[in-house]
Amino acid sequence: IAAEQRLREALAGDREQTLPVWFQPIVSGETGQVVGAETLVRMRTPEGKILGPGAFVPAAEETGLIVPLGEHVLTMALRHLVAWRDELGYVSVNVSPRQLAEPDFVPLLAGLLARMPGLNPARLVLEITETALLGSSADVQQRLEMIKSLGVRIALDDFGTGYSSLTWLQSVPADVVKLDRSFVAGLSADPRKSSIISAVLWLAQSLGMSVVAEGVEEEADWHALVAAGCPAIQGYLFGKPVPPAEFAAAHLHRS
Ligand code: G
Ligand code: G
Ligand code: MN
Ligand code: NA
Repeated sequence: IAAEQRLREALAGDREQTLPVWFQPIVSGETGQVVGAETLVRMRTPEGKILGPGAFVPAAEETGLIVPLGEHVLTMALRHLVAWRDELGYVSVNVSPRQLAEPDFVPLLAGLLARMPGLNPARLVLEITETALLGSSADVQQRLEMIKSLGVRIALDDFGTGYSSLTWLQSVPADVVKLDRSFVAGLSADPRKSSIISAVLWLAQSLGMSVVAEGVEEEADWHALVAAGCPAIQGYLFGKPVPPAEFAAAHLHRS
């Protein structure tokens, strides 16, 4: 209830202030150059404290407030993508199971894109987790196809941690696999992890999907990923999530 009340107040306020979106760089494995960014929402309390999604996204899901929250995050992500033009390849946005289950989700997405003519929809990537597909799978499946037909790309987030990852690969029309950081952190010193990563890279490539390895904090892991042929990498080694102005200053080349 406390979390719900706080979220209601944040949504009723100036959302750019109360619910800022931060960005974390995603870099090319080989060159380390920034190719995209993951959008990560935060909450700024009336006292000025910054809260992570763990403090309010679960409440948003339970109450249905994830719908206006998700719309806000998508809007902000696209606005920044447009402002950054060709300095940033793409933004990814996390989409929760509840959002995807909402009948209005696809029309909302289509509406947002229609308001940004000239924006290549492939520059938006929606990150979905395996749990999104439990339950109403036929509906969700159809919705994902509709999202794809808008030209928006789909990423499988936290890949490998669910119990039906192969089913997921088989049934979801995804473009990108985000390899969970539990397989990535410390891989250079762990032959089992590097075997798993090599196998997932091969599998993804065979299916025509790209891969982002998450949670890279060590140089040695980065080098091991490059040696394994991992196309893209995300992690504190290259940058933590930061506010948009800071992201642009640190990671984008103004021309
Ligand atoms: O930024 P941080 O590492 O604290 O994110 C924690 C979790 O919150 C991650 O699993 C991420 O996917 C989720 N998350 C971050 N931003 C959003 C958002 O805008 N919508 C949803 N549904 N989840 C988000
Ligand atoms: O579940 P999802 O993949 O959306 O989670 C994204 C979260 O992972 C963000 O909250 C981000 O802060 C966190 N994260 C990103 N890179 C790293 C990293 O290198 N190490 C750790 N521990 N967390 C990371
Ligand atoms: Mn994510
Ligand atoms: Na993830």
